[in-house]
Amino acid sequence: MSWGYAEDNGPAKWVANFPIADGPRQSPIDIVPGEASYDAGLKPLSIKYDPSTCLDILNNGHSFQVTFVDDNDSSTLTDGPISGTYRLKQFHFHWGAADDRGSEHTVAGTKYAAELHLVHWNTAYPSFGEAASKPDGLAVVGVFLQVGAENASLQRLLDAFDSIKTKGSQTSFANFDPSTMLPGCLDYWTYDGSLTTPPLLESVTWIVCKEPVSVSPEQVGLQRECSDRLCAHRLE
Ligand code: B30
Ligand code: ZN
Repeated sequence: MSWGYAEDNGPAKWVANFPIADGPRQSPIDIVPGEASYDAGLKPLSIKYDPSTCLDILNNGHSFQVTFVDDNDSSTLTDGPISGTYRLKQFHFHWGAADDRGSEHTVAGTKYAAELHLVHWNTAYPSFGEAASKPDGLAVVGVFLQVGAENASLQRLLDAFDSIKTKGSQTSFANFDPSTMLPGCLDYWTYDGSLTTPPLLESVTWIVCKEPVSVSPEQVGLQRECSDRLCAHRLE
């Protein structure tokens, strides 16, 4: 049986096939702002995304994912807590069965309706695959989505759902600028963690934006409907 989010194959069962699930730097975590220490040495994030590197959108069976050309430095993340250059590989979302849950990280116990993950790999390594197992191999920028006003930059994504109804299906998704999905303020919390799904590798520098972005009830509902039909990627 493959991993998922149901009772019999959900997070509590992952350790059977992925012993690292009990490791020292597993994600996600509850971020307690009062317990975070302020580091004056941390730089602001530098994000440079080129919309022409956006390639396609695919249903990978547990989420939908937008993939980017990553054979050059057109779309990169630098500075912030990382050193060197990290290239954008893909972004995807996690959402829940209702508006009051869905994010993977929580803030002092508060769950958001969804969470966007922008996944980057360290070009000190030859490829995403090689970087994914190194302690400084990946950097994921997390953005919380809270239910409120409609989010214009998400609409094109949601419109593409109709074309990726079955697991493994994909369609081209050109000229999308993921920086339009970021909050106005890029202040962040950071910690050393892991992939939040199997293989749960402890290779991620997490950069979680403090400021959430909004998503309308209809928009998050559509995302949920997609997961019900096709992917079953829900956090209870
Ligand atoms: S996350 O940002 O920590 N949620 C992967 C990347 C980012 C995160 C979690 C996992 C990852 O690369 N997983 C292995 C590759 N996957 C494809 C994928 O990108 O999503 C292969 C697979 O399982 O079949 Cu899922
Ligand atoms: Zn993720």
